[in-house]
Amino acid sequence: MLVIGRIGSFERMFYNAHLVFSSLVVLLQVSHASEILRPRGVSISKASFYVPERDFTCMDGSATVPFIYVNDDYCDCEDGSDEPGTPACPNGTFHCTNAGHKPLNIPSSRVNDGICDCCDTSDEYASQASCVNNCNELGRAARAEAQKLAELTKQGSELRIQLSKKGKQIRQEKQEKLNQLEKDLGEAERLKKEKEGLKIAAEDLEGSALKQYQQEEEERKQAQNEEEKRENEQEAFEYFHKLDSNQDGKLQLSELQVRQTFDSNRDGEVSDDEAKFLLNQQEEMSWEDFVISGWPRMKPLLMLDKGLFQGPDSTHTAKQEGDNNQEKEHISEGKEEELDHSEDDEDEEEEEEEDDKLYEPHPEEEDPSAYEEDEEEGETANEAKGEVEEAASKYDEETQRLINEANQARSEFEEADRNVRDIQREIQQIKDTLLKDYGSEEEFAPLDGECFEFTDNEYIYKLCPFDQATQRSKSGGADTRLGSWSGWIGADDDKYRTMLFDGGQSCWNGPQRSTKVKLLCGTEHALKSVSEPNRCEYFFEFVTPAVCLQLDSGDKQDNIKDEL
Ligand code: MAN
Repeated sequence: MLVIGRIGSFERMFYNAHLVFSSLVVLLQVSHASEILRPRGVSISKASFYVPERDFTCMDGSATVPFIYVNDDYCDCEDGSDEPGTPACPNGTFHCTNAGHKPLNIPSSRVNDGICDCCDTSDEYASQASCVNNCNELGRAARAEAQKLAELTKQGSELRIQLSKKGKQIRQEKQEKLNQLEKDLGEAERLKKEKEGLKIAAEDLEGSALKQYQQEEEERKQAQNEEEKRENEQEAFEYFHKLDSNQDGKLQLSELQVRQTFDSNRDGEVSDDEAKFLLNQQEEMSWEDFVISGWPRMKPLLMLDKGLFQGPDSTHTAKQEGDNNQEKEHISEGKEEELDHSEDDEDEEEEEEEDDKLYEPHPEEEDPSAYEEDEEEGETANEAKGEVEEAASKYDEETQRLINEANQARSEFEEADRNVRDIQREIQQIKDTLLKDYGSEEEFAPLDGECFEFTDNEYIYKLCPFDQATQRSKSGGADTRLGSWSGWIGADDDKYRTMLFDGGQSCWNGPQRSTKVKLLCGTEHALKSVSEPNRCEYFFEFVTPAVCLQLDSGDKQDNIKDEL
């Protein structure tokens, strides 16, 4: 309770006399304006609290004071309720009746502050402000605006009914499609299982046929290797005996040194080192050692001498050819020298011829590059004929048939498997859609899949409801994601008024971009405005008939309710 002892008794007497007069003025003024007796600044709904015959009790019960203290320009109540018509209380509220327009509540600090807040001028009753009562004009304009809004809401709500109908139909169709797909999935899974069985069976048969084929192939390769080994040994044997000129069953250094072929460095003579290297650092070599270590060292020299080695590329080959030519020239020179100096020159030539004969290339070896080309041509031709024929040439008829059957079974299984996965994906998509909240009457459902754009000075913004919001510079470049559909974030009693898109692209040194979309009633769908109140936090206004039954929150003014 407030202590009513603010002034001395003489002053109080004088003061009370003044208050009685001023309170009566206030009451008279107000009663004249509204025809209901109430102090200035009090709304009709609160008039019953102010009874001149009784003491006034503060609305919060904090004090009871003589009625003449009401609007005496001195704050007695903690809640300011004893001063509805003066600026005395810092937390008081002044009510303007605004006859002809909408009533208004303003903070009592605005009373007599020289600024006209109430269109009926009641807030400036003791100030110098020259306020004009324009409530009738404002009221007319507001009513016209309200009528327009009502008309828009009416048209919009009719469209909303259509949207809702369509939305419900979409949901029903999705549900039916889901039921159908679930049935299809059962059938597709059954077919997949069947195809899998067929594939396993076909692959078993194919596997056995290939196993047999691979075994045969291995045996053939083994036989071929053995034959090659035998031929190699035969070749080695013949060469050994040719080199073993004294027929003692061993090769000596001197027997090699008469062969120009072994002049590895092409200096015109076969040095001890060159010969020794070929005899594995021994003075002489038996047939048994020759096969293992001598022949493998000599054979490349023989082949090189006959020009049977091919370089890995043409440059190399050309160089080698050049080198070979030089070597040949060198060798010829050497030979000439030898002819001059050797007594056995005819024998030498004979030996060279023998070497040549022994190393006579096979017809296909004569020009190995030509042979390779032929092979390449063959391959190209095979490729052109297609894999099937190539395979046909590789496997016997029965094996090929089993391979073809297995291929067919594999591809049928893969198709069945793909079909199952496609159906599962579609089912998941529909389930996700069915889980989305499209409004209490499905009125927002037709917006899913649609996109709306808004262009400002710098960017083109795109809103795809229930999907995402993006931003793209007018000068081009990639879209910046301003958020993905998160859900409805309107007030509890107005949930479907605001959408949230979040988790967008991260802002430089800042949060992930996000977008709030306020929905406004209109007869068309349109993205009406875009702003960025905080960096990387966007605010869109989207007009749609889908909200037309709801009361525009802009119309919800608490200060009107008071007078209703
Ligand atoms: C881009 C746009 C703007 C944003 C800045 C933040 O320029 O996405 O909207 O404010 O990045 O760096």
